This record gives sequence, C-alpha cells and structure tokens, in this order.
Amino acid sequence: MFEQLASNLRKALSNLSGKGRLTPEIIDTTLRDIRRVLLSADVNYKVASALVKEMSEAAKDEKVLRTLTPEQTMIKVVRDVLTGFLSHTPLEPDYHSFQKPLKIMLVGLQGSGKTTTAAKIASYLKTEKSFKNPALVACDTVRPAAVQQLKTLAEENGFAFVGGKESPFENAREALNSGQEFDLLVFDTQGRLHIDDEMLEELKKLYGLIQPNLVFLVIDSMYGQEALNVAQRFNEETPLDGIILTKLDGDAKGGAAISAKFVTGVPVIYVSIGEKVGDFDLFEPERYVSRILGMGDVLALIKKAEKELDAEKAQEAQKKLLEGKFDLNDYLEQLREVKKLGGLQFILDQMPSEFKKFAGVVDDNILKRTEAIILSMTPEERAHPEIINGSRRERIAKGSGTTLQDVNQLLKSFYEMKKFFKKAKKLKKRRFGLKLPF
Ligand SMILES: Nc1nc2c(ncn2[C@@H]2O[C@H](COP(=O)(O)OP(=O)(O)OP(=O)(O)O)[C@@H](O)[C@H]2O)c(=O)[nH]1
Ligand SMILES: [Mg+2]
Repeated sequence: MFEQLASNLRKALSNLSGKGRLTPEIIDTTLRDIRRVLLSADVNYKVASALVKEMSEAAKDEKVLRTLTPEQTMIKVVRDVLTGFLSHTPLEPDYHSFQKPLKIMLVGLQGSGKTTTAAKIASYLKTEKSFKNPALVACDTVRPAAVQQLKTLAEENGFAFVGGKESPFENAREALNSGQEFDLLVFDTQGRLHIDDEMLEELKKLYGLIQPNLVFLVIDSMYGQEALNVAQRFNEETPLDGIILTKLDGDAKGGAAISAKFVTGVPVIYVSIGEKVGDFDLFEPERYVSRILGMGDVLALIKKAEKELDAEKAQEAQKKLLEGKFDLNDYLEQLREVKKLGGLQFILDQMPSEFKKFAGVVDDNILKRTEAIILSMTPEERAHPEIINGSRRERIAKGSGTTLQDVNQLLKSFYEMKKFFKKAKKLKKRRFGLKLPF
C-alpha cells in the first residue's frame, strides 16, 4: 500500500541519519523534501503546505525527547502531525444508536466500488457489530448486470436480497416495508462516469424516500485527489457521513487518503484493500501512518522515549507534591497526563485504598470542567490559588462557563489533595514502594 509514498518519505528522513543536532536549517531542508514527496503522492497542495508548516513548528519545539536522534525525532514529528491531521472521533459511527433496521446508503461514481462495498460493509457489521440479518437492496436497476452482481454477492455471503423490481424506488420501498426482521439495510445505488444532474436528482429522491441513517461516499483511491472533487456535489444532495476509500491494494499514490478530510470535510472511515468481501477495514490513522512510515523499530523506540518522559514528568510532579509546592498549573498538567494514561478511574483502581476517597474528586467527567476552570484563571492565580477571593471566583466561573459552586469545589478538592499529600510524605516512608498517582 502506497509503496512509493512510503519509500520516498523514508528516503527524505534518512538524509538526517548521522546528523548530530537538529538545526533549523536541517529541519527546513528535510521538510522541503517531505513537501515534495507529499506533492508527488498527489496530496492536495494546501494540505501539503499545512502539514509541512505544522511539522516545522513541532520540530523546532521538539527538545524534550533527549534520547532520540535527529532522524528519530523527525520521524516522530512526521508521525504525530500526520496522525493528528487524519484523526477524527469517533473512529466509526455508533451503529447501535440508530433504530433498527439501520439504513446505510452508498453513493459514488461508476466503478468506484459501491456494489462490492455493499457486501463488504454488511459482512463487517455482521462480524464486528453483531448485526444478524442484513439485506442488500438494489437501487441500481438500469443495468441488469448490476442487479445480478449484488444478488450474487448476497447469495454468496448469506445476506437477504431485495431487488426484484425494475425501479430503484420500488425496491427501496419494498425493503423498507418488508415485514421481515432485517436489522440492516444496505442500499446500493447507481454510479455514473461523471456526476450529472439526472443522477443527482435520482439520488436526492432516493435519499428522501430511504431517509438513511448513514450515507457513505465510495471513492476509488486510484484516482488520487481528483476523485475527491465530486464529494461536494454528493454532499449537497445526500449529506455524507463518511468516505470509504477503495482499491488501496493497488498502486494508489496516497494523496486521496491524506487529503480526503481536508478537501471534503468528511473523514475516511473505512478502506477497501482487495476484491474479496473480507478485504475491508476500519481506517485507523495511527496504524495507517505507521504503515506508511514503515519503521516499526523506530516507532517502538519513540514510544519508549515518550513513556520515559512521562515517567520523568510524573516523578517531578510527585516531588513537588511531597514538598508542598504543587500549584494549579501542576494540577492541570497532571490531569492531562492522567487523561493520556487511560483516565483517572483506571489509575485509581490500581491504587491502595487510602486513595479511593478521591474517587469523586477525580471523576473523569469532571476533568473537562476542571480544565476549563483552571484555564480561565490568570497565571498568577494558578501559581497562588490562595489569592482567589470571592469576586475572582465569580469571574472565573463566568469565564469557564461553570458555576461558582464548581469553582469552589475545585479549589476545595485541590487544597484537600495538597494537604493529603503532605501527610502522604510520612505515609510513603512507612509504606515502601507506594506509587502515587501524580
Ligand atoms: N483490487 C480491488 N478491486 C476492487 C476493490 N473494490 C472494488 N474493486 C473492483 O472494482 C470493480 C468495480 O467495483 P463495483 O463494486 O462493481 O463498483 P461500483 O461502484 O458498484 O460500479 P458501478 O455499479 O458500475 O457504478 C470490481 O471489479 C471490483 O471487484 C478494492 O478494494 N480492490
Ligand atoms: Mg455497482
């Protein structure tokens, strides 16, 4: 997958090997190469520029991971920026939040892979999301071969098939009104070589009739970023929920995958990587970027360095805590670290029982609010919370969109925690090996 892009990126980064230090000049030269590589992979030029700019800032800021070489540091920067750029949450829709039957409509140009994708997504939802009784519905009835293709796919995979009528509307209606217990309906639609008014008109009508829960645009990645230009038109008639990129097993350059979200405003949710029904996968930016960078060893090393840094930071904070020098800035930083580590509840669960009393204080749901409150304070207030009087508290509550009570509660918890950790200093001496959460 994306062999050319991967090998060119690696080449650009390997120019750094043997360099002792990352100077701004070296960063600029490397990023110029990377920009060229991205453009030659058919990445939209605005996207390439935005990525390189972000990488440049990140690289110049990247002084913390002392254990990494310049080459490894740049790999980390490229990985972080690309991953961040492609990320979206949630990774895929919460399928069970919709009423049954779930209705999915597939749209896209001719030959993009809609019909095969109909079977692929039904199979995916059956195995991964425990849908039990999917039906494939033929709304592309112009060519008899198209109906037969979907029917065969349904039979081969044990799905129901609705497509006996000549009109796509009648087939759609039959599926919607079927007394059968389908929990998933996948509507395959007609594709044209070019997007035209007649096609859009039919899709719009079908959309109105089906009222799908989700519409996926199927895009052939071999067409590069060119293929993305149609998204806007489709989006106007049939509001899109996500993109399915097909034919990633071919020698697609990668541009469509990287540019898709930026150009269309809709994220890539799934990729198709072959003709078989099982050749279908969730698009996970982190995994995808690792694969492009293809440097398993280095990426593992980066992860280790990051962990060491986390451990170093945690130790520093712990020291401050025990010395009673812990302020709201540290508190905020720790909350963020903890969020990264999998949430407070997870950490609390591993703690000795003395810490359980903080369960309320450290509720993960409160984390966001706490962050907002602390960010609404001035630097002086964060460093010296004792100066926060009644009127300042009110201003902070207003600024953070919370209530005075929330602010009071946070400060109270903070003081309690600080007091507790002063005591914990003695406790730590007694209980050798006690690990503090902060
Ligand atoms: N190698 C490869 N081939 C694919 C993939 N997805 C689809 N194809 C092939 O691409 C061709 C077109 O796929 P279809 O599913 O028929 O495309 P479509 O969008 O329904 O086409 P129309 O109905 O003509 O608009 C078929 O030969 C598929 O087997 C993929 O991920 N990899
Ligand atoms: Mg088709």
